[in-house]
Amino acid sequence: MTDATRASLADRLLAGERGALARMISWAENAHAGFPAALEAFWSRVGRAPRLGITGPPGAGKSTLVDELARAVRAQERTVGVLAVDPSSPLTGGALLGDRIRMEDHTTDPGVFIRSMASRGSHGGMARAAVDAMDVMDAYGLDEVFVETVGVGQAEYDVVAAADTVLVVLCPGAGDGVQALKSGLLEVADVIAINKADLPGADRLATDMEESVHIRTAGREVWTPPVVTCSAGRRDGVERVLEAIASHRAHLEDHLVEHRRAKRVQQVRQVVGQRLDHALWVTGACAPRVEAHLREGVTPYAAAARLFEDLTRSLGDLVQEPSA
Ligand SMILES: Nc1nc2c(ncn2[C@@H]2O[C@H](COP(=O)(O)OP(=O)(O)OP(=O)(O)O)[C@@H](O)[C@H]2O)c(=O)[nH]1
Ligand SMILES: [Mg+2]
Repeated sequence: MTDATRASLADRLLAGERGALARMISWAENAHAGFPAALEAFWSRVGRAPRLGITGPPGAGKSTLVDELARAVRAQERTVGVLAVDPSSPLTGGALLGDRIRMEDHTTDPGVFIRSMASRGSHGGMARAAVDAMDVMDAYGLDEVFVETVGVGQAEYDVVAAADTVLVVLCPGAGDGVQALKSGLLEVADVIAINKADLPGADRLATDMEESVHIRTAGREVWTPPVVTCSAGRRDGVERVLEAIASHRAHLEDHLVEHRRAKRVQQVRQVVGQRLDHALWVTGACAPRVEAHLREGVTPYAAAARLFEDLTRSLGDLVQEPSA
């Protein structure tokens, strides 16, 4: 593909062409070689849409709530892009993407753009692909960007952590709060929604979560995630979730730029990590050297230490030995 064609896809995206939006997201998803140049072309239009990450255990009601939040955005005549990231692999036989997003009502509404992404299909990292896709939706001009993932692993956290505000959705039952604590969901939460408040145990779970949040944040100058209850399935209490999101956005207001820059540092870190991994290992540059060390009978740690020493020598001041 020529540079001219690349530029034109970015132009078409900026002109508001929906086909170009879908295609550019595919570029992001597949780590297309033309993506970095395209991003360059539309970078000045990135940064306008507030980004909301939604995560939580399987079946908590994330998609149902996303559907309701999208409805609320549309009621204000604002447009919204929804990215549903699915971690299911062919091995676990997870549900099909289409089954996981319940936005049937919105399919004919041009003000809602829905896209699913399978993590197994993304070359070189789910978080990278998702962040790139959010940048695309933002540049296209969608007023709000949502990204939903099942909170089951680090890769999914990396996806939502790139959003401005992270909404963690929990529901009573299935080991509820303890599970959330164990899986580190609270670490990433800016707002906690206890969904299925129509079911028994929701209030207790809300109290437990409030206590956990309090323990985490007491005496520290940090944001205290509000805990709100709702029944998205019954369209009940969704306004409380919206208010809590709005309060976090208001809190960010003054330092949104710094907040986002810190998240971009993480993005750069991931890109550098991948490039280093590629340069050191995929190209086969390091393996023979390490094999030679191992042949001498040294431990893997000693072999790693030698390699690290070589690397730090060539990287100079940038690299600091991790303190023992
Ligand atoms: N009782 C009750 N059920 C709800 C509520 N909200 C959603 N559900 C149901 O919970 C189930 C899971 O809802 P989803 O919105 O698909 O949950 P999810 O968290 O997106 O699920 P995954 O994407 O598969 O992890 C569905 O059967 C919903 O109808 C609610 O407020 N109360
Ligand atoms: Mg879902």
